[in-house]
Amino acid sequence: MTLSDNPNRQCGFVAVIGAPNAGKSTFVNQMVGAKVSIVTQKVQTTRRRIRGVALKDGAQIVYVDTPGIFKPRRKLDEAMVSAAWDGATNVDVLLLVVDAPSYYSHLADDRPGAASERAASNTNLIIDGLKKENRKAILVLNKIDLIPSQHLLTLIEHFNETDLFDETFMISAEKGMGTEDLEAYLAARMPAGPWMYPEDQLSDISDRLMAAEITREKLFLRLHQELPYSLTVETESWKRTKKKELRIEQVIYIERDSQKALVLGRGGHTIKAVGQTAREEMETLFGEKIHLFLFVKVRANWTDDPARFREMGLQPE
Ligand SMILES: Nc1nc2c(ncn2[C@@H]2O[C@H](COP(=O)(O)OP(=O)(O)O)[C@@H](O)[C@H]2O)c(=O)[nH]1
Ligand SMILES: [Mg+2]
Repeated sequence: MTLSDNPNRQCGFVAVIGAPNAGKSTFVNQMVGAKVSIVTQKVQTTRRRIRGVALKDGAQIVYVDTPGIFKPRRKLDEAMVSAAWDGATNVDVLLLVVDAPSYYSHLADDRPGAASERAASNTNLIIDGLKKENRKAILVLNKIDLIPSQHLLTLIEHFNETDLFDETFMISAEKGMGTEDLEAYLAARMPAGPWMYPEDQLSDISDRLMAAEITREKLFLRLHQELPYSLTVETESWKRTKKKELRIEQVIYIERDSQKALVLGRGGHTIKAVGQTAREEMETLFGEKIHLFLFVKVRANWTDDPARFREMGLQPE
């Protein structure tokens, strides 16, 4: 009998869906105990499905982080949203993560901000989608570090009326509050069966892709309001130098020449800072010295070109 045939083992999938910015990726990283999915304060940071693997009480829990679900406007939006819904199929548990403070301000505030309104309407869009498919889910009210508990009660009452949720958990994914109870609950719900991934594997994305995601995160964090929506990063070369050190070349794709100045920054300041922080994070992640080279190239109209989505992992399997 091999290790993975151990009859006491359990393994299953937990899909994590929600509006953009609800904290899905933060949650998955918290559960895995390592950063497998990039996180920023911007909506639409996660563009593809990413699996994060965690072990709890003999159960291997495979979390499926998904792009946010929202009302799509462009083809890239549509591809991301359908990747999110695809991620929610064939799983053992479906978690709906809700940004509790912003949903509360939509419910109760006289003048909720535009971002809260958008987040709440996207959450409602998902609830309608689940109802249509007759699916049950677990409600995860997130960011409870930012909301008084009596507001949480209002939210729970509101969501209970949907009749959609088997269970409700209140957590702060960022602070790790309430996550242990949820983890224990999920572990208990995983079906008996062999583990799908080796014990030390934390995610299903390759090092090359992870390296590209790290650089994209640093760009997202750096380019505030002026961030080109279409910006993408690809790892084009991954080689060893003569001294056996890792040399990574990446291309930052933008859609218009005019965006180049933005990404480079004055005197190349922005791209230099991005390169440095990205390199440092890669060195920690991969545990070795890295030489990182970033290039900026224009690739026109790719956000409307479905052929490109495959490269981003956005093609249905
Ligand atoms: N205060 C607080 N912020 C959070 C929490 N969880 C996520 N965030 C923040 O919310 C933003 C969106 O998080 P992210 O995980 O990228 O959301 P996603 O789009 O649903 O994957 C980031 O700025 C996070 O730092 C939380 O529990 N508390
Ligand atoms: Mg995300």
